[in-house]
Amino acid sequence: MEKNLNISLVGVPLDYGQSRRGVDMGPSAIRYAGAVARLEAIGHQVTDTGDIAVPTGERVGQDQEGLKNLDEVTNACTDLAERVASLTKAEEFPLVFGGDHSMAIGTLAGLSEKYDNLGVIWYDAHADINTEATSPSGNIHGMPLAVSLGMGHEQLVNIYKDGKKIKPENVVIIGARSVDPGERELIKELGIKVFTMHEIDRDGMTSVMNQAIEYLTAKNIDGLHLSLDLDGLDPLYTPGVGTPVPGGISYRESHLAMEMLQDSGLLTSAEFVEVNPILDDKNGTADVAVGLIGSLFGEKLL
Ligand code: B3U
Ligand code: MN
Ligand code: MN
Repeated sequence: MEKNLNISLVGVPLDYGQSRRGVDMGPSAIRYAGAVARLEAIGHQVTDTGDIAVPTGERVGQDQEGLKNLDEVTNACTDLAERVASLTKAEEFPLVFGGDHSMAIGTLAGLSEKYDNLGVIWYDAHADINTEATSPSGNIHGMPLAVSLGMGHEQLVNIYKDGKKIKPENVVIIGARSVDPGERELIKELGIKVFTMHEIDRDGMTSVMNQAIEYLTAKNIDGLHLSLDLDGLDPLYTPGVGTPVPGGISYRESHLAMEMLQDSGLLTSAEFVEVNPILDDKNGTADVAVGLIGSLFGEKLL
């Protein structure tokens, strides 16, 4: 990755993909924690393109066919896809702040306009590969990977353009420790590469990231997207998330992972999601997000 990228920020104040209010304030919290200044200090050009319009106020969303707030999530993801597609067309580096993880359906749909063989790193406690048939909750933030792979409700699968947006062999999940039975089956069926906490504990983050980068490089990817859910980290460091899962990736391991991604030179877009200021402690989770953004975009300790 170059040192002077043209980075365009997009905020997605979306909380319809899950059941706890507050994650819609994530983009503001990450901005308030100093994201723009941090990136500019590294030498990047940053344009904040503002937030996608998401209806606010008391929740009006309707459940449909086992999916919560299907139309609201569809609308936000459609708008986000269009924004992301226009940014890549303008040779801008899209950096998206969430918002709940259902928004990744929109990010990946937009990226599919430019990239035919996109690599995806999914940094998360969860696999987010449920469909409405396997989901224990009906929350769409547990489904974006399945939807982007072409599985699930057709209204979601056909957002922005019809069908799947990414390939299963180009996806690497890192940090998984809460995987539902239906997700486990789909992961095996599709042969998706997963580094659970077991591999991180056993081999260390250096080895895991080297393996992930080698694996994706061998797929001849034409771009690399990082989808980072702050609940991938241990809730000790990022308590401000809707579904914390103990036993997660450490602060140091996460910085190392970001630095290794920077060193790979492969990254072409990123999103940081699930920051929920209502559940947070003094905006600490947004502070961690901004620290990780620093490492990802080339901040050096010395
Ligand atoms: N797998 C569960 C829980 C979950 C997924 N993503 C988050 N939580 N953040 C589900 O509801 O799909
Ligand atoms: Mn997630
Ligand atoms: Mn998660």
